[in-house]
Amino acid sequence: MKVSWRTLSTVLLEDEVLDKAFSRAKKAADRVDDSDRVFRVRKQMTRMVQTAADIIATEFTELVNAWPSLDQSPLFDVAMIDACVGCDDYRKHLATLQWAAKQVQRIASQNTKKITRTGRTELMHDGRREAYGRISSIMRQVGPSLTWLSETREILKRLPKIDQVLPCVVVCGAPNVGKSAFISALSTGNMEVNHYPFTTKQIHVGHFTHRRLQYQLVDTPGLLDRPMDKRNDIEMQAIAALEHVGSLVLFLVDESESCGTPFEEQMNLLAEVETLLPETELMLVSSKADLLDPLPEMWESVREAEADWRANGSEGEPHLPLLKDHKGRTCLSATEEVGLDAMRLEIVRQVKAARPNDPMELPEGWYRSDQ
Ligand SMILES: Nc1nc2c(ncn2[C@@H]2O[C@H](COP(=O)(O)OP(=O)(O)OP(=O)(O)O)[C@@H](O)[C@H]2O)c(=O)[nH]1
Ligand SMILES: [Mg+2]
Repeated sequence: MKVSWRTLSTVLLEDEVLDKAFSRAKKAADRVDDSDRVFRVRKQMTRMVQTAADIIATEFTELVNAWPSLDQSPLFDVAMIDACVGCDDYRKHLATLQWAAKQVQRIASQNTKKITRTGRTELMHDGRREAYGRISSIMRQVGPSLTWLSETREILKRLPKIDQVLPCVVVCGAPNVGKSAFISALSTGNMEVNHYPFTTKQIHVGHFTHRRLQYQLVDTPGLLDRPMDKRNDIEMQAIAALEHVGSLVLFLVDESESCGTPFEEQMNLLAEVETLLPETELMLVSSKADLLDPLPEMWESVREAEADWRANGSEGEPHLPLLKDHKGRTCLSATEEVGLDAMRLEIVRQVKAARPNDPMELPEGWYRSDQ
């Protein structure tokens, strides 16, 4: 099941649901035509009660069905929901709406009985009025759930969209090391910009395609960029959730320290990230290679090899030389675009190695019919 949090419809609040239900009910009553006064009132009152209940029950049932069931959601989504809004609350508020849908239908059936059993029109009006009162009281009880779901929708809508089936590279490192610039430089097409609810920073989700397989690159600002002892539970859960999506973790370090975090502190952070995501392959990459003085020895040769590869249509999977700094660390420059193509190919290789039985992988020479 593939759910997009972005396509969930607006959640109507308590008053809005009531307005909708009662105004539709009124219209339904207006359409009643019967020359016999008693018959006419009886039909009008039963229609009002039944229409109001139907509108509310449908509204709630459709909402409950449209919202993903946690049991069937990918682990990453569940972890994010838990981190952002709480799984228990999520279940509780949806269950409240389910309960309310049943209650209003029960009220409708009880009060339409009252209305049809009497021959006195004032008692029919009473039966309708009583039903409206009871429905309004149910609505008051679900009011907080509707508000909660409406706010939750806003939060979940802004979460980064990650396709569970496709490889995903989690990019982390201290603030300002160049994560967003790296993702942007490596991506083709538009980059999505999202937010995790617990950071004001922008999260970039980029993509590139290699041999028909799309690779996702996800930013983690505010998550894996400072010591973990300063984290709250929610952030820790969000970090744990990354283990479910990442095929590979790229840890960026800024040796120039122009990011503002001393190199040693960046390395301490790296050690922490390694213990937090023990299952995921990790690659250390040094950013902003253009700021190194002197430039890496291979700077020119890598730049030329990459230019040649691009000039030849970026075909195949050659071992373009990775740019190395003076300490032998893999490095690149996002702004000068040196070491990027080599890095892209290295990512492809590492992801392949990490996913030995890749379901998206087809034998050599085969093509997917959907592309
Ligand atoms: N010289 C140089 N500057 C770079 C490079 N990559 C990024 N920068 C600069 O470093 C600064 C931070 O880059 P960002 O990409 O925003 O870093 P970030 O890691 O996403 O930062 P946060 O999201 O705030 O954690 C910006 O001023 C970039 O222009 C690079 O390859 N070379
Ligand atoms: Mg950033």
